Amino acid sequence: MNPLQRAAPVDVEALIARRPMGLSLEAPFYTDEAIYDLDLARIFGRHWLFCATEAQIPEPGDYVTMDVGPYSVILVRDEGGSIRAHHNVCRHRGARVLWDECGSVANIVCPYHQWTYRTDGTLIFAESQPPTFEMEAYGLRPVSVRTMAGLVFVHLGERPPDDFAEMAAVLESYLAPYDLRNTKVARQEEVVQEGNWKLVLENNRECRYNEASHPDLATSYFPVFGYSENDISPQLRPVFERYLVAAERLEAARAAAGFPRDERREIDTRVTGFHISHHPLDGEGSSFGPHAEPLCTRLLGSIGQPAFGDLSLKFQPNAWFHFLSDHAVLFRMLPAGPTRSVLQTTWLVHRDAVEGVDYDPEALTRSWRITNAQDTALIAKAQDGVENPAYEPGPYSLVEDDIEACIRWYVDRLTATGEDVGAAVA
Ligand code: 3BY
Ligand code: FES
Repeated sequence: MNPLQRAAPVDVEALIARRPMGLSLEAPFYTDEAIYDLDLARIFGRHWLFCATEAQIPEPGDYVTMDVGPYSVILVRDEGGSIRAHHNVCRHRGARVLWDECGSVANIVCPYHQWTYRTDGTLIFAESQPPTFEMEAYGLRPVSVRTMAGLVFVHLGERPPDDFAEMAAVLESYLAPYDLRNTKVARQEEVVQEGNWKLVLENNRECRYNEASHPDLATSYFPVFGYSENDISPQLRPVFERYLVAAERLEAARAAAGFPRDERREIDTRVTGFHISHHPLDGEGSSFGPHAEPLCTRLLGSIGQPAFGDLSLKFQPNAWFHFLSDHAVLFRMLPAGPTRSVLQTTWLVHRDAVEGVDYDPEALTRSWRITNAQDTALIAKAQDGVENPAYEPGPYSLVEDDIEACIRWYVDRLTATGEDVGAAVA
């Protein structure tokens, strides 16, 4: 980081107040420790965060851990089959309890002095405590948890925003046909991004699957993706016509399947912001194969035909998803420091799909593994640039309006007060 920036403490309120619409943020938003702490408290501490899918913890005792800055959460299926979330902090003397990213346990045992908790969080063993010791007062601290169509979200604070159910009611009808509860993890990868979490988010919210940046993924998308009719040059006109035909065909398939039709773009109009849209794919129109061909022969849920485009869901502040007829790709992004983030990518296929028969994991994951590596390099370049003292905020383009919406949401939520605030633990 630029030492000059570290020397002078930033005036966060002033930076927020003078943020002009349509420009990227000033450098301290991407570099400064104090703003990072504020982001943890007010964004990650006050909003629903995507954590995992139910398919990752199918059996009682299965768990995943998720680190969010200094927080760590255990997401576990309890003995009764319910999904629970606990703070990963022992109630004895505070040691972190579970260290692996995922696993399976009969009980949750602290490695320090073996305090033992049931998967539902209740304490069942604490050595050498006096007879007056109240076991029931020392269960693992609970974390709020909600599920939506097999996707699991947690909230680190005391007062989660109450619009989750409303969002779930909208999104369940889009997601239900994919039957995510009946999927399994085909592959998962974690990539460290050397960039502030907002640069990772901005990079994702570019709606153009740009051929220069992402040639491998771009073959699945129409090169006019994200353009409106007015942006279409005469050279692009034939492609645009082809896109319109594919869009109409997808529309008909959706209608026949009783699928909801409308795009819902509620990124900056809700506390729990989201954007769901369904796009036709180029080539065979099915999936992320080199010609948009299917990558798994076993289709998801009740999706009856391979050519069913890309149902794209973007979720504030930390996730985005692509649902195809044959698999789903889930992205979970978490901050790990002012200039570092961790992106986890999970590929889901039908629970009964057989590796090596119905899908080849290398082929299934190829385009997004490559795209993630390209994004990692782009994000590191962006971080490098915003740390240069010569950096000044620059204008978003006409096709970058999703980024502006996203950043507007961020600035609004940073300053939010009142009932919907969703107060954090810290
Ligand atoms: O997932 C996305 O929507 C974006 C576009 C290209 C790469 N990426 C992170
Ligand atoms: Fe966990 Fe002592 S800190 S048992």
